[in-house]
Amino acid sequence: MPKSRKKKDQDAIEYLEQNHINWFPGHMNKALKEIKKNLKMVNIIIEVRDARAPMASGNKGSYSHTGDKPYIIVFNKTNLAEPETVKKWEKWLTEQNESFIFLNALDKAGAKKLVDKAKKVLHDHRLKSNANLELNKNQKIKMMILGLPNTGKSTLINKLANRSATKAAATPGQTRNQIWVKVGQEIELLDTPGVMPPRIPDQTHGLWLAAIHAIPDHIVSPEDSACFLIRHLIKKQSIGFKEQYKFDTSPKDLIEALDHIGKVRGCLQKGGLINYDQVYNLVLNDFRKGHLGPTSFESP
Ligand SMILES: Nc1nc2c(ncn2[C@@H]2O[C@H](COP(=O)(O)OP(=O)(O)OP(=O)(O)O)[C@@H](O)[C@H]2O)c(=O)[nH]1
Ligand SMILES: [Mg+2]
Repeated sequence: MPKSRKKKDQDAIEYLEQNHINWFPGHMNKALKEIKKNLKMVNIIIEVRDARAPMASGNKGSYSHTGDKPYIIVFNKTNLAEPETVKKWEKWLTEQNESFIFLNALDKAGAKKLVDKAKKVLHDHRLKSNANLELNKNQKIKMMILGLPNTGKSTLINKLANRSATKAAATPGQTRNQIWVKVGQEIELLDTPGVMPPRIPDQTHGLWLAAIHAIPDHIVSPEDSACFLIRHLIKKQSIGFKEQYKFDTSPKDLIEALDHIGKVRGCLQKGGLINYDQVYNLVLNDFRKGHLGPTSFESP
């Protein structure tokens, strides 16, 4: 057994503690400064997170300077999360008095729900601050869209604008500069580069974020993220995982799963040996495309 696989068969988290996961390149620091500078130009903040990891994909700490601006948390990619876990989060967040919405930015109707929510939150905010409601009735909705990389900020903006106004793609760190996008006469959206927390305190969260691809594969290797993910799917007895790779019975451990996937999907090298690097990339790609069924990493 190769040394690295032996290591994976120990506790992956313990191993990663020594190789702390962090990703805060210069462009994120610059993005944070620009976010701060442009705050006065918007009247509502939208923080986009990933519904599969509602807390770990948050970054409220970095946005604390938003003060008392109306603030909505969008939990995106709900189509990739476990429906029953989403329900639990909805209940819990409601109890916390949080302004939030779960949606799927690839779905127009879902994206539009955000506009209604923003109107309501703005209205409530004006009521609370005793603002002149008549004067504010025709005020534009200027939203600043923030969040971790790859959570779907640009996709959500494009869906609302009904055009490809800002570049969206499946790799984290696509958006490098802020860009204003107009939606009709009433709404203006400010797309911002994805920003990670300067430090990820919990390494398990780092691995979740790597699996959902908020952190790129050159920071957490595909081997580390894939092995962690497979362990998670085995523990959850994921039906989607079993079906995708044609397991007759649930694999009992990581090694059995890796060998089986390698054989079934033809990830082989010379001499018929399994090419594990191919297996890691295959599983990560399948997961990120939603081919392994709905998966949640955390519950309230
Ligand atoms: N399944 C699914 N995929 C989504 C959803 N929203 C966005 N995506 C995909 O997620 C990937 C990242 O989307 P982007 O909109 O570029 O993400 P971003 O937050 O702007 O990323 P950065 O600019 O890197 O910060 C793209 O491949 C999108 O197609 C969603 O609700 N469901
Ligand atoms: Mg973007």
